[in-house]
Amino acid sequence: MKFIDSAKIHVESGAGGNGHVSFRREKFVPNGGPDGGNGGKGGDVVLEADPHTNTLLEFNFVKKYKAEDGHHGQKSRKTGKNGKDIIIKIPAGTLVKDIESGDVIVDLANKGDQHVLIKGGWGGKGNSEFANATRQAPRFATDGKPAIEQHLELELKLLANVGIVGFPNAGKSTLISSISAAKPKVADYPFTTLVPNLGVVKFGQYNSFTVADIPGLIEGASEGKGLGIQFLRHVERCQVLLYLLDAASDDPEKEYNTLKNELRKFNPEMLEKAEIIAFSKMDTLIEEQHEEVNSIKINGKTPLKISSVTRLNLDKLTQMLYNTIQANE
Ligand SMILES: Nc1nc2c(ncn2[C@@H]2O[C@H](COP(=O)(O)OP(=O)(O)OP(=O)(O)O)[C@@H](O)[C@H]2O)c(=O)[nH]1
Ligand SMILES: [Mg+2]
Repeated sequence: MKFIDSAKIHVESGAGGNGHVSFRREKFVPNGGPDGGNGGKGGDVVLEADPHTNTLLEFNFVKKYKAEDGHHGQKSRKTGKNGKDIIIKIPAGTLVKDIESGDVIVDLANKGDQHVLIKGGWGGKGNSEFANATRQAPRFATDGKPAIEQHLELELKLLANVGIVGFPNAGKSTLISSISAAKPKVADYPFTTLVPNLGVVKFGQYNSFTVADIPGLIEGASEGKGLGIQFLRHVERCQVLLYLLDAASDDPEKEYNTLKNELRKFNPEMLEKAEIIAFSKMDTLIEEQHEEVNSIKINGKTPLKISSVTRLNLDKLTQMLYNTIQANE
C-alpha cells in the first residue's frame, strides 16, 4: 500500500479584466461623454477539504488549475463579469506547501474547511471613472491586476489508527509485517526504514485497522539527528501510539523517555494520545533476563512482551490495539 500520497500542482488566480475606453454615441449628441465600464475581478484560487476524497491521485493527472479571468469592461458603463473562482478539492489532512519557499501554507484538517489561497486580480477602471470637471473626455482606462501563479506541493498525512514509534532496529517493520500483509524492508541495522510503511491489520472476521511504521527515532531527532522527526507528522493523527522497545535494551525506560521527549518537541499533543508499550524480540532473551524484564514497569504500566519471530502475544497485541482504537474513536 502506498503510504505517502503527494502531488505537485500549479495554480493561478484570474487576472482582473481591463477597464474600457469608449464614448457615448447617440443620435444628435456628437460628443457623448466617456462611458467605458470597469473590468471584472478575477476568480480566486480556493482550497477546500473534501469529505469525499481520500487520495491525491487525481492531482497526478491534472496538474494545472486556473481561476477564470475577469471580463473586460464594456461600453455603456457595463462592468465586466467577475471571473469564477476555482475550488480545488483536496482530502482533509492535506498539507499544502509552497514549493519555492518550502513553507507550509495551510493544513486543512477538517472536512469542509476552506482557504482562499490566492485572490483574483482587481478589475481595471473604465474611462468613465476618470471623468471630472476639468477632464471631460479621458481617453484612458486602467488594466486589471495580473493573475498570480504558485507552485504547490500537496502531501497527504496518513490517517493510520496506530503509529509505531521506537528506536532504530527495535523491530517495528518486522512487527508490521507479522501482523499485516505489508512487507516492508527488514534488516539488522539502524535506519532500514527510510519512508513510512502502512499495514492493514485484519481483526476478527470483519474488522480491520491500519498501522503505520515510521523510521526509527533517536535522541536529538527533533534537532534533525538520524532521519529526524519529519516523519512524525505521519503518526500525528493516529489514535494510538505503540511504543516498541527492544527487550534486550540496557535501559528500556530511558529509551521510552527519550522517545517521548522527542515527540513532545515535535508536538506536545502527541503525548496525550492513548499509548501501548511493548517489549519486542522477547525470544532473544535468556532465561535470567526474563525475570528482570518481567519486573520492569514503564510509566506505571507493565509492557506487553512480544516476539515477531515466535509470534508471542501478537494476538493479544492486536486485541489491545483494537480495543484502544475503539475507546479513542
Ligand atoms: N529474534 C528476533 N529478531 C527480531 C524480532 N523483530 C525484529 N527482529 C530483527 O531485528 C532487526 C531489526 O528489525 P526491523 O524490523 O528492521 O527494525 P526497525 O525497528 O524497523 O528498524 P528501523 O527501520 O531501522 O528503525 C532485524 O534483523 C529483524 O530480523 C523478533 O521479534 N525477534
Ligand atoms: Mg523499519
